[in-house]
Amino acid sequence: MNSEFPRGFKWGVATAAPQIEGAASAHGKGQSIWDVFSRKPGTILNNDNLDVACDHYYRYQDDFALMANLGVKNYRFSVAWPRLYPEGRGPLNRKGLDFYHRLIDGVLAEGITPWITMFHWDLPQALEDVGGWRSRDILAAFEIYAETLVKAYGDRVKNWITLNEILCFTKLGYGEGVKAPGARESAAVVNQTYHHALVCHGLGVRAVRTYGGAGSRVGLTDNSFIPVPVTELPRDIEAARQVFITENIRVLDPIYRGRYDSGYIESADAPQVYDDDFRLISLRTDFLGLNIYTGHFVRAGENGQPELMVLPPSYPHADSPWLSLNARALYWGPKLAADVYGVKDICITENGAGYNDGLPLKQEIVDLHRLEYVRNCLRELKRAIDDKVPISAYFLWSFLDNFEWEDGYQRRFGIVHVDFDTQKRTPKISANWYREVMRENRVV
Ligand code: GBH
Repeated sequence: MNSEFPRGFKWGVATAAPQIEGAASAHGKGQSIWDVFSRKPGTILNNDNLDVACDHYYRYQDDFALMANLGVKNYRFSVAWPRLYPEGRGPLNRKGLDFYHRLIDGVLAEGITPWITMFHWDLPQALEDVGGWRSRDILAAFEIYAETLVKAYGDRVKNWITLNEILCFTKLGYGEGVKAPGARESAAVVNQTYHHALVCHGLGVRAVRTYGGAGSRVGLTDNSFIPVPVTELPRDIEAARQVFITENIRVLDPIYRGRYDSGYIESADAPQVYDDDFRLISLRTDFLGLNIYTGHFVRAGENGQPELMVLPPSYPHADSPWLSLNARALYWGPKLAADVYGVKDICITENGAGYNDGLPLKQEIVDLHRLEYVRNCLRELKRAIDDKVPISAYFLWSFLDNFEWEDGYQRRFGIVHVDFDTQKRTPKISANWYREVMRENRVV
């Protein structure tokens, strides 16, 4: 296999504000739902919180120098809504706005292209107090926030991602209570949060189109469910395709076809939808962002019906128990998205592996498990590109070990190790390998 990626393929790393910045109440920042949620004893492993995290708020210049040293050319990060609007809406906090001016300039000064995620889960607590994603009022607040971002930073930032993983922050945050705000609402309420998020995505797209200027691009980042056919024979591939549709229809149909499927919209738990909602939700985007960590094996079972396979107990996974090692997801995710929805440009906005590799072994962090898994993922991604699947970018999650939500700081996804006592950064073996991948534009 020719391992050379297409010319101009965009390599990068990704992070999110609440996971790395710290400075949780600096310079007028308001509390986010994660600041509050993490204070409830027992919600986060080891009762970790976001107060300091990687202290990136104060160390961003050094971090960007290190990033440049690794040869990173694209950086995906998010803006903390409660830094700009401490109450979610109302007065703008100038110091919060200025922080990202400096941050963006710092990224650009190192020759790195910024990609901004508008919302990566840190909703201002003040908005949660008036209903959060349950309430349609969030639309007006998000619209102002998104427009502020594009107006302020759009001269230098051309790549925009509206929301990160709608299913996670709605279903897991409002339904299952495992993510902030830790609510357990009925299916109908969860569906409503989900619908509001989709409309906000549309408002984000409109903000970029209206204020973004020439060359601006915008898309959603989704964590689509990725079925992987057990054999790559037509029967199993067809089964995988059917599962892709059933599992992802609720996000991707609204975005690409401007509708909910009839079974859903006619059900008792259907969200309330207003006339113009789907016009916004289905505004044309420039790319689809996919966060892909794992896949789910599917085969054609009896009568050809798709059968989702249960993994045997000893099937290998990363230390994150949900992250079973299934590199072929990097082939089938983009492939099915392109085949089923005709997506013309796919960016892998996250891929990586979570391990508890805290301790340096002989001064070096020997994360060969991460290196080897990501390497396998990249080979599958390349196979998709060879099969004409339109993939233009790849972001490794994550640049630094960071606050891994309910798993706290123990679960590490970084290619750069962070000692959370001293804040010392040490590139792992995977970072040095990824540097060569980016430099050579091929899997090395
Ligand atoms: C991404 O989410 C996030 O965007 C990022 O912030 C995060 O740090 C990174 O990945 C690594 O986790 O119900 O037991 O099967 C990943 C999202 C992880 C969400 C697994 C759903 C399912 C757990 N997902 N999780 S389970």
